[in-house]
Amino acid sequence: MMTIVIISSIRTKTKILVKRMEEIHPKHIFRENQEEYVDRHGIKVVVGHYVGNDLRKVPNATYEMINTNYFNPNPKAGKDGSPVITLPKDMIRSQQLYNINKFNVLVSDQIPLNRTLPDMRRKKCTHLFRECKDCPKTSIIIVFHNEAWSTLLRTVWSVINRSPMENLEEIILVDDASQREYLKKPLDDYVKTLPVSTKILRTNKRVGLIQARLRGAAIATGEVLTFLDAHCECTRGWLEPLLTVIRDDRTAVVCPIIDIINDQTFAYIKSFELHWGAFNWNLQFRWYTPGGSQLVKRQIDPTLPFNTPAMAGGLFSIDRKYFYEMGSYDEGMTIWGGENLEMSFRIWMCGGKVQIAPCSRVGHIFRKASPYTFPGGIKKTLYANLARVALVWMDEWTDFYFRFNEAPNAIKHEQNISSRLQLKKELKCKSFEWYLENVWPEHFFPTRNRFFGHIRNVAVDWCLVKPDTKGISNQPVGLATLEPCIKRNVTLEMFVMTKEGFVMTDDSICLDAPETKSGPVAKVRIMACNGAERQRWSYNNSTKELRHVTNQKCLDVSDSSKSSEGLIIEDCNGEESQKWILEPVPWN
Ligand code: LR7
Ligand code: MN
Repeated sequence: MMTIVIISSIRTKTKILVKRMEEIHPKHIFRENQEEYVDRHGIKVVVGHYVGNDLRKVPNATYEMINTNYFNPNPKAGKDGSPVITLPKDMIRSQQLYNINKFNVLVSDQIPLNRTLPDMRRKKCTHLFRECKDCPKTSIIIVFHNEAWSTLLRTVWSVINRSPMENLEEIILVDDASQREYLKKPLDDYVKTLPVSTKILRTNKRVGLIQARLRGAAIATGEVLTFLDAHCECTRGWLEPLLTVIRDDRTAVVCPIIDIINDQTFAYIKSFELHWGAFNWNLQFRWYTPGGSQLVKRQIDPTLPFNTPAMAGGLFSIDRKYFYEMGSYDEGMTIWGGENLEMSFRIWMCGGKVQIAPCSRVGHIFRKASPYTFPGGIKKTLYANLARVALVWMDEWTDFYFRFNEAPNAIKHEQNISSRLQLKKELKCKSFEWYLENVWPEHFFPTRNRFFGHIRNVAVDWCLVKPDTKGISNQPVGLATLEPCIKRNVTLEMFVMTKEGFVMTDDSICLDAPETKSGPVAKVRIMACNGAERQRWSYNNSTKELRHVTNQKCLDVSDSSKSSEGLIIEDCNGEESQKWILEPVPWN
């Protein structure tokens, strides 16, 4: 049986909850007033007094509840965003604690709440945003469920320390039914001491981040709403560029560049600037490199806000009235996921824009897994949310999504989306086709005027497949290879061929060959689409050749192409190994 031990420390008289998997000998840690009961979840709870002076020394305990008493910062730890190395003696403990939040809370607890961070901006940004003249005031809304004390309050302090006071209306914390004791009265008491008006709202049952944000927004009084996750750190000058964009255009929804706070060391790491946000065939949010013309524009002035097809979801500012005019959030969405795409589609298609202001930089702890439960399961939460996105916003692409995503497909009929469709009509929103063509022209979704289906080789009768190895930005990359054509794992062998000659597939990867004309065997790879000439091909319907445009060589099967050796380009010779059948597959 799992035991939760509540210990009240003699020294501070504050309560600490310790959750453990195995029994601890009460005599190790308790002195008097020990009391035991089984709570409503069937968990045995022991309450007593802690006699040691460092909770971290409780033998074998994995504990969930760490309060201000435990939070024990070292003034130098994590200074200027530097990494904190876990000492060998703390290794086991830090691993035990990792699962509670899916980050190294032991490290976080050593770092002061007001640690310094490097100024991440370009020089020009510093000059551009010395002040924010006539900028609106913003409410900061932070929702959380069982967040660690130190990460939550470091988020809050980074806002207080690095925002111009004249632009800060208030901070609103929305506690989404956290169970941890320190997030109740201790947090209430703590925020009263903060130098900025800070309100705490509590949902009485778990409603999820979308509805929690709506509750926060409902009491906000700032002209602008700025949302943050509960484990962020804002850097110097983060707010001014966001507010400037909205001051100049109230229909813009604007995000900072999201830097990385390492989940193990809490090092502040600059993220790649030349990315924008979009999504793959499974409606998973992804960062991709935008196409050529976009890149050129950005390189000319890297301080200018730029458009992005989608936002990550957690960190953005929006004019408060505009937020409501545009239908705030879909209240039918629960717990986690999908709301970022829903908002991105809606804002773009109904007349607004989604942008990233590159002079604004905020760090976020990226986790490899989610630390909390999804009540009702992932089907009733994430997949239902995504089904709603597809049903309301994707028009002719709705069926495409459901065809390749079984779990959301199975529950799509349970969704009542009539009020969202009504909203779409009232706002006179444009189509998903318009969105793909105008906001994200480099997209890799099938369309009416591009090929979508299998690419089958005549000689070996196998199909081109997506590589199963991943590159740095988690995109599949590798040699172009063939596999027996199966229709089962279907997206694995689905390709799009555009009018411009790009042979692309899910996650923005393209068929790519070197431009050199001579030399030994030129291998063909599948890698991130970049709009370059070396990724252009032309298909001849009568000869069935797939020619590489720059050197006019033909896509061919190498002798060992069924092995990992992959495909090559060769002088065109009319042989069967250079003949390809483009087999269309219906997608809607
Ligand atoms: O039931 C819940 N109730 C909550 O209050 C579940 C979560 N939450 C809180 C949670 O404590 C946190 O403060 O909601 C916030 C976001 O949850 P995370 O941190 O688990 O989300 P994430 O960072 O993994 O995921 C991203 O996608 C989410 C989809 O719903 C949200 O939009 C998150 O805000 C978003 N985070 C970011 O955009 C940060 C950058 C990540 C990237 C890329
Ligand atoms: Mn997050």
